[in-house]
Amino acid sequence: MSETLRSQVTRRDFFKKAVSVSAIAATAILLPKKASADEPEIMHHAKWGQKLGYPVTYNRYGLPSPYEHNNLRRNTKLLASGNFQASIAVTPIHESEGIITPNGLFFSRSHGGVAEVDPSEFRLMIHGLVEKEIVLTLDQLKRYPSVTRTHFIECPANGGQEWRGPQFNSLQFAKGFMSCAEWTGVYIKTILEDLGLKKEALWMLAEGSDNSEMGRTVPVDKVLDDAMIVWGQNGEALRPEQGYPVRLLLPGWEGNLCVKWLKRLEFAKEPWYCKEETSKYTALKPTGKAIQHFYANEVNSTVTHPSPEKPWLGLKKGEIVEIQGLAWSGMGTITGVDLSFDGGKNYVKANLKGLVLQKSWTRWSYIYKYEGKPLLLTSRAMDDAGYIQPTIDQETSIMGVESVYHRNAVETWEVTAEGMVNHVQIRS
Ligand SMILES: Nc1nc2c(c(=O)[nH]1)N[C@H]1C(S)=C(S)[C@@H](COP(=O)(O)O)O[C@H]1N2
Ligand SMILES: [Mo]
Repeated sequence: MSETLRSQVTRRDFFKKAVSVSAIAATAILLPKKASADEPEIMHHAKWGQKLGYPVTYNRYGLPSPYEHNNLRRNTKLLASGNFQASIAVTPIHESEGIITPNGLFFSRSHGGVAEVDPSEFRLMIHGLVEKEIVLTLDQLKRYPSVTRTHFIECPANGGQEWRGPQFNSLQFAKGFMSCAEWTGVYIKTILEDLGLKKEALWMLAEGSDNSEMGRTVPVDKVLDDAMIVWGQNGEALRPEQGYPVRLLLPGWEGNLCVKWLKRLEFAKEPWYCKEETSKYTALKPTGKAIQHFYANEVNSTVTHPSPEKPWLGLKKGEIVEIQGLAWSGMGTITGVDLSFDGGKNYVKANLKGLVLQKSWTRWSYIYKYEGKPLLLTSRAMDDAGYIQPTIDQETSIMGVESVYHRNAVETWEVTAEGMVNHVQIRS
């Protein structure tokens, strides 16, 4: 089966394919051997220790272990045109550790392919309703005082194929339209202190230099709050897929607004009503009317361990296992995550792990004694803006099922008695 076919389990053949997907996952997982004190690898030199390893200078840009060959971004045919030039490659969040996505695995959504920008030819123009209009080179831009912040970016279409129920028996395809990184750049408010923003300026247009010339308008309040122009991603220059050399970052707001390969910011009195804020990236309601100017990705969460890709194979009744997941909110900081074993009827409190940062992925965990019985794992996050994830019925009663964007109702993952994991929908 081809990679795309294997991964794209449509709802029609959901039950049929679930079996083969599981079989594939099973072959990829090594069951631990029974450990004993006379293990040859421990008592003697293991086979990889009997000769010198490869030179430390071998990989000038280091690569993951070849055994991690399955930890890859994957293309979805959805949204794809051209030869996957306009497409999306989704992050393997079932493999994620902590809250940072390595740069090579950061999800990548491009409407016109990945532009290859020569940084020496890069220019950024800032104009319109400012006292002083400027055109900056990359070096000039980087002379502004910088900040480093950890934030997720999520395409508002994350999970958006599933308004009518699960389409993918895969965590990566169902929820991988997002990633989280440590970004370095400059707050736009810092630049505006220098240029002077005119009082009449209420909106900012951001425009990309790629083939799609992505343009989106942003309310000035957000610009003056925490909007950034970023050039650093997890300790190195932004990757081409993320908009090298610079992109706009609007922490917590929909990924589409975070214009990559940025070339122009223009301030004005009115929004532009660009293609991507009229025909797309609006939320269609059952009344036939659509919500415009809908920007923040609301509080959301998912289970990441176990997953359809990494089930609980070989786990025995009575053994201890860590259930893990991610929670995030574009409106603030995660304050708690609840976990249900019966599809959302009863909940217990999960623990937040590691750093709990604003508008960032937050890792949560629950230590569980495996009963060897089927489970319906549902997670439900809440944030300090006072929101909690809705049930599917609460969300669809307001939004219907025709929308694409901003789906944040709770998700359920069925664990079978054998430890296999399936994506299911529990209505409540
Ligand atoms: N210039 C430009 N900016 C863009 C896009 C694009 O195609 N061109 N895609 C947008 C969309 S739809 C999303 S979800 C995010 C994805 O960011 P990423 O590719 O870094 O994950 O970038 C946004 N910025
Ligand atoms: Mo997107």
